[in-house]
Amino acid sequence: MQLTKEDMANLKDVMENWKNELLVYKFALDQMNTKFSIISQEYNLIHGHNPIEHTKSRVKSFESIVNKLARKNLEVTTAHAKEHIHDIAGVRIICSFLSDIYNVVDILKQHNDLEILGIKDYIKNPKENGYRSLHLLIETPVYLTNGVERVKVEIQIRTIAMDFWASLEHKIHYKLNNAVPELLTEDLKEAANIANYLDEKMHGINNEVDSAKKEPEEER
Ligand code: 0O2
Repeated sequence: MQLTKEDMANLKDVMENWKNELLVYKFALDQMNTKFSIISQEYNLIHGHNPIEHTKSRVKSFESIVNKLARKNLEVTTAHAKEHIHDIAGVRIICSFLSDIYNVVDILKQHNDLEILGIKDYIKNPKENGYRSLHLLIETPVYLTNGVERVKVEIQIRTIAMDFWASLEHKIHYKLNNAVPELLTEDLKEAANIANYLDEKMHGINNEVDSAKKEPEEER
């Protein structure tokens, strides 16, 4: 289903009605951002380093939701969006090291308020184009004036190098309207391999630093 500009204009009314419906996703993100800030600060206090370099969060734009529903051949309704679009609320966690990614996942698994609905590990199983990241789909309760609503949030956890690659790849697809020439696709795959090499190298160096720190002074 391809949406025209006219379709989008007609959907503006629908959008007005959606504003309140989408507010709950912002509340879910507020909660998740607080959660990640607490994890960051406390982990730093205990372990002396911060597993989270920085975070970004966003509620998916109305236009992107409509386009994603169209790609899935679904009629534009809030019910369809809530059921079929899993990343209306999205958080991106950027870590320095590969091990930090799995540490963050382990921490989240212990948070009983969250239900983990699914994990996609594109680090162990990168996508064909070279995309690497770990995606967690979780559900979090949001307490409202008149009850509680369970809200889905997609959490993407990646290293700085993975994020650098994904941002550029996303920009290239946007700029070239998804018609990426074969040569660029190959270049991007090569860049993904280099980013992976950098991640593994930095992970190794960090492990060596940790071991050196643990050795007693006289053995150094
Ligand atoms: P945007 O603009 O970032 O919001 P699903 O959400 O499960 O119905 P899908 O594609 O199976 O659809 O989910 P998946 O694989 O978990 O990917 C969802 C999001 O991951 C994408 O959202 C992107 O943010 C990111 N992503 C996945 N694959 C790639 C990739 O090859 N390159 C880049 N740069 N990002 C990727 P959206 O809605 O597609 O885009």
